[in-house]
Formats: sequence, structure tokens, C-alpha cells
Amino acid sequence: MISDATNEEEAARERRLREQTDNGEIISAEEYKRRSRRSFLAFAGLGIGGFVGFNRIQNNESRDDDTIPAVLRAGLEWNEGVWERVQRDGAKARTFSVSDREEIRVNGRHGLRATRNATAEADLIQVSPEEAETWEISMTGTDGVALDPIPLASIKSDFEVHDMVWEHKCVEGWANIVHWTGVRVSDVLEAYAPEQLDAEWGVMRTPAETDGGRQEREYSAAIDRYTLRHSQSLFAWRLNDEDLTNGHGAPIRLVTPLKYGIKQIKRVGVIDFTNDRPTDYWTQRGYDLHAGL
Ligand SMILES: Nc1nc2c(c(=O)[nH]1)N[C@H]1C(S)=C(S)[C@@H](COP(=O)(O)O)O[C@H]1N2
Ligand SMILES: [Mo]
Repeated sequence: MISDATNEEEAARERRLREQTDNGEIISAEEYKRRSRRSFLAFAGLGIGGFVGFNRIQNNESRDDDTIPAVLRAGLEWNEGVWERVQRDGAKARTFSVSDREEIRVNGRHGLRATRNATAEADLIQVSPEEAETWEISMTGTDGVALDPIPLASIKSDFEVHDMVWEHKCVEGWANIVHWTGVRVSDVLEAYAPEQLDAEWGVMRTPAETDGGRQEREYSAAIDRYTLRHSQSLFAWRLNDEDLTNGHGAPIRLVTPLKYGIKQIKRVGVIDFTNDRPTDYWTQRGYDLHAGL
């Protein structure tokens, strides 16, 4: 009996997800991977010039993990130009069924660490459930003036909740299909800062201070207006049906399939809107400002 009910619930949920995530094409994870492989092979065919570039990367001295070599940067700048031209309303990233979802590692702990180079979950700044209850996202407008903050409690209860399943891609070259639960960034901004939806950029940051200012470094991600308004950009608090761990960005993070992982900032505490070309954590280290997919 119980399992029947659960199955039915699951089936209803799957139907709802399919409706919600129906962007014209939902294909199986296998078919998707086959196609990705095919385009990768086509791409590899262009590879002699790439090989020369690769040698230059290998031989590039004096780089720490925060800088990227000029030869890669040139490609990223080209990518940036293309991104600015190709973005258009209505284009949606491919979505998947819940049953396709995979595990995902914790990757990147900037702005989350209590001690330098910490990797264990216990060495991250812990956001307790009590702290999460009073969590707010503070904001400044394009004029630099502080706006009323967004209470996390409101994010979680005042907006339509969406479940979305897509492939999370990291610039390091790995990808996983993951299931997010959250609300649209655009719905929240519409309610709390409607005039800022005209701003060209919203720079999201981890909180300036968490837990007595033990934070190692502030992480930030500049998000363009198109992405802020896009229906697949979410403030998410659940990953694969579990509340976010500290490592995955508790209590609230940004997710969007339009961007590489570097833009999907974990533990959002601040949004600064601006019409000027901004920088962010990875842009300051040589990555392309758009990091679009
Ligand atoms: N605060 C913060 N957010 C971050 C990062 C980080 O270092 N700090 N890394 C980014 C990168 S590179 C990726 S791939 C994703 C990984 O998300 P996950 O750890 O939940 O898998 O988080 C992104 N958001
Ligand atoms: Mo990443």
C-alpha cells in the first residue's frame, strides 16, 4: 500500500517535472551522452592547432592555480564575444528526467572555508538551521544605495517552487546531471527589486562575514541581466532531493544551466546591481566574464 502510494507520488512528480521542464526536447541521458561524444569527436578533429596550444600550456611556467595561460584566455575572450551575440530570449538548456540524476562532488570552497585550504565538510563555515532561518540576501542598487534585503524564509515560502534537472558543467571538464529545487531568481527580484531587473549585471557574493568573520576569501559571480531574468536561473536550496550541505552552498545558492559552474555561486549573501562592466572572483583570475554555455 505504502509503496503504491509512493510510486504514484513519484510518477506524478515525474509528470510534473516533465511538464515543467518541457523545453521542446527531453532526451534520455544516454542519447545525450552519445551526442556529446559525437560533437566532441568532431571538435577533436580540429585538433592540430590545439596540440600546439596544449604544449604551450604545458610549458607555461610560473602559474598558480588561480591564473590561466594566455593561449587559453584568447579562446575565452573569443567565447565571450560569441556569447554576447548568441544570447536570445526563449532559448532554454536541455533538461532531463529525475531518474537521470547523478551524484555530484563538492567542488570549489572559496568563501565557504573556516580555515585556509580546508576540504573536509567539518572545516567549512557551518550555517546552522537557526542561522538559515534568519538568513538574508542584502542588496545594493545600481545607484549604490542599499535596498531592503531578501529574507531566505520568504524565498522558500512566497514563490512557486520549481524542480529542474540539467547537466551541471565545470570548466575543469567534468559534468553531472543534477536535480535542483528552488525558485526563479526573476520571481524573487520582481518582488523585491523590480527596478533592478533593468540593471545590466547583478554581482552575487558570499556574505562578507559569516560566523565572526572567519571566512577565508570572498567568492563572487557576476551574472548578466539575460541570465538573471531567465526561467532556468534559480535560487536553490535542495540538490537531488536533499537540503544543501555547507559544501554545496547552504543555505541558498544560484544555479543555472546557461553558465559553467564557476558562475553558480554557493551561499549567496549579497547582490550588487550595476550597469558598469563588473569583475568577479574568476574574472579577476583570467576567466571570461560570461562563462556561458
Ligand atoms: N562560494 C563558492 N561557490 C562556488 C564555487 C566556490 O569555490 N565557492 N565553485 C564553483 C564551481 S567551479 C563549481 S563547478 C560549482 C560546484 O558546485 P558543487 O560543489 O555543488 O558541485 O560551484 C561553484 N560555486
Ligand atoms: Mo567548476
